[in-house]
Amino acid sequence: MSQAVSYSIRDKIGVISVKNPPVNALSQRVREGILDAIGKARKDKSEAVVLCCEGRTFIAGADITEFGKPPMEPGLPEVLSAMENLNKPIIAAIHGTALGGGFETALACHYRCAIASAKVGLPEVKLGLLPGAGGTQRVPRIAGVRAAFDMITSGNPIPAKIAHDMGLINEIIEGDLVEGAIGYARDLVDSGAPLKRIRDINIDSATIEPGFFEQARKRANARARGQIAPDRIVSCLEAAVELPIDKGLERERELFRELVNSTESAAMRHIFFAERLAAKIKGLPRETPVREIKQAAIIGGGTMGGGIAMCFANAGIPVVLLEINEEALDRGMKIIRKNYGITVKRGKLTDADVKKRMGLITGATDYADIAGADIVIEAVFENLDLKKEIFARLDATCKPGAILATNTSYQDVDAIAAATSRPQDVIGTHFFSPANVMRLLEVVRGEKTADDVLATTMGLGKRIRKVCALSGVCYGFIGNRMLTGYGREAQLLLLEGCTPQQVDSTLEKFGMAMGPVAMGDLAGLDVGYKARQSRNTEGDDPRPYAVSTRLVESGRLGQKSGAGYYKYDSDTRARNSDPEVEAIIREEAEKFGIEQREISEEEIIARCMYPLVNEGAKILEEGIAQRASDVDVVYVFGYAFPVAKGGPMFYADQMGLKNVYEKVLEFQDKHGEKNWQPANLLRELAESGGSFAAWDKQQG
Ligand code: 3H9
Repeated sequence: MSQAVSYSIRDKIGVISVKNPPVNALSQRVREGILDAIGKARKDKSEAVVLCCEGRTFIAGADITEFGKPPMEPGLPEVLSAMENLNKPIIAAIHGTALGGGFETALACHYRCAIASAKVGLPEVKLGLLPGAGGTQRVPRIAGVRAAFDMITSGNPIPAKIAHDMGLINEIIEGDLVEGAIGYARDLVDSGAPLKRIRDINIDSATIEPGFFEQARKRANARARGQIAPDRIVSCLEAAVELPIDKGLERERELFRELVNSTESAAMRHIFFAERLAAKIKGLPRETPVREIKQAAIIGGGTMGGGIAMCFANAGIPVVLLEINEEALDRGMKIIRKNYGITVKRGKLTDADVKKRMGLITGATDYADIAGADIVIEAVFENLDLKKEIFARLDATCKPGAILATNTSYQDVDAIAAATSRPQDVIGTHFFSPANVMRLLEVVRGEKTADDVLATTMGLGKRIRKVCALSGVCYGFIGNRMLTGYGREAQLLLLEGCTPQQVDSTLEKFGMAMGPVAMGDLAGLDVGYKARQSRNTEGDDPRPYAVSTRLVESGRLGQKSGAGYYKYDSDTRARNSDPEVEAIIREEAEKFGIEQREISEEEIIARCMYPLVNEGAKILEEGIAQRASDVDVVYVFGYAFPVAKGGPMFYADQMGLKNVYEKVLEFQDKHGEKNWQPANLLRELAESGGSFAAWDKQQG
């Protein structure tokens, strides 16, 4: 038997135990081991069989690293069929998270028991897949088609108790799981309980209201922003209702195969692993000590500062919000309360949750009140002199060993650190707006940042449920530095004849959650405006800022002032085109002598995407980002780049770097030397037939 699976008999109950750390994924040797054990159990004197797992969780799914490689026998369906057809009761004993193929394994058992803290789910859709081992056929047979639709298209796990209410779990076990499961198996045997095979349940199609699947498909597609998996999931559920189970399983298998071979799923699997890899810092030993973080403080209670304070409160960490006076503090607290109010309205938090979280946020106007904080995050507006002044003050006030972090989006972290006598304690923590929603945290390592400060900040990021990516110091770090070219081209496209709506909707169709013009409105046009004011812009090309500057100077700051490139409905925040803005764009185009023309969607996409790729390559060359996959993580989690496209660098690999490079040269020819200077790395990879993925591997 494979070492990943052991089999023994206890009190006449066969116990199959899986041990494949860290998450007991269903790798080939696990499948083989379970199949062998089932073969033994079929013939031996055991009266029932319990399937359980060692370590922190029940099986968390198929081994994702096996996808995209030649299949290895036995396949999971074969294993599950052997389990389901076992001649004695087989019971899954669940702890941790039974996910994907793991939950499908449990569903092939005759009974399922779980400890109350366990969760079960079918998250395949988050990898661009569908449950390919019976999940789409078995869940609706127990929980009904509607519940199956919600569970499988959302991919969100559900607690064992709810799963119990839905019939997906038969028994909740108190105390030791394996002992409890063996006892449960014994009771089933003693009471002569039947071999309950989910496949034997028939779905009564009369219980499905007419038009259900049509509606379901619409809902799935609306949620999926162009992804194909949710649509295929609906097809499987239709098959579960219309076809006998074996035919339904065949259909599911066929559609699973289509998805597993799709670029969409490859992209989403890439991001799954990239997210986890980004948390690993090259050259930083695992055993690097970390500092204890029990109390945080935020300087500045504006949109960013308030959002960051919420991240801490949401994670149960007390936080002090410091503002310059009571009035500003009140304003900041009000925004936080309002944001929590929206979450309550959406049903995602209760009033009691909010009370608890608000209780963790204390206001202050005196630096003395943050002297004891373990980490202070400065989140005031982008002015280097102001930030230096604040850090000098923090240096004088904060206890030794406190981490002093800046939430700057652009400024030089080393210059800020130099304003203190402890640059080793200074680091950048760049949150994304809205900070309480966006998952990314760009952690910026200064020249002198100590290893333990870096390790602590990365760990803290995980604790406040952020996805962390490391950046070196440069203007705009990874994300905003790349964004410069993306935003610039969007602006030039406006001057060349596109409307804001045309640019945004094209990129939204591509998969961006929000187009670049609307994103400017969301972030606040004054942010960039103030940043431009605080640095020397002499020699800069004025065209990309011309319209934005006009808008800011006429009081249109974006969503927060009700108008920017668009007008916003004060209740729904819906955006509407504004002829006034279109007139401003035309005036500015004329000023620069730019002739307006029809522009294709293809051009809009290439003009906006390829600067990301080209700048991303420069960032890699300079060692600002550790890996191309980290750059992808930054874009997917910080800029809502479509996960189904895998991030800009993965997308470029799919387009072929030779094609991307040639297009960059073409744009350089048409639109100017300076903006389209190809990165050496892009040229080298294009010329050698390489890819960013292969480059990452080579770098180790
Ligand atoms: C599926 O099941 C298809 C079937 O329907 C059909 C089959 C025919 N495979 O996340 P963590 C690694 S699709 C391989 O940091 P946590 C992960 O990369 C699958 N590796 O831990 C990491 O490696 P490293 C459906 C996996 O405690 C390490 O394990 N299932 C897999 O924060 C620790 O992971 C899913 O989509 C895997 N399946 O969270 C579940 N899972 O240490 C995916 C994890 O080298 N997994 N790894 O960086 C998860 O959601 C989380 O890992 C879990 C634990 C919640 C389980």
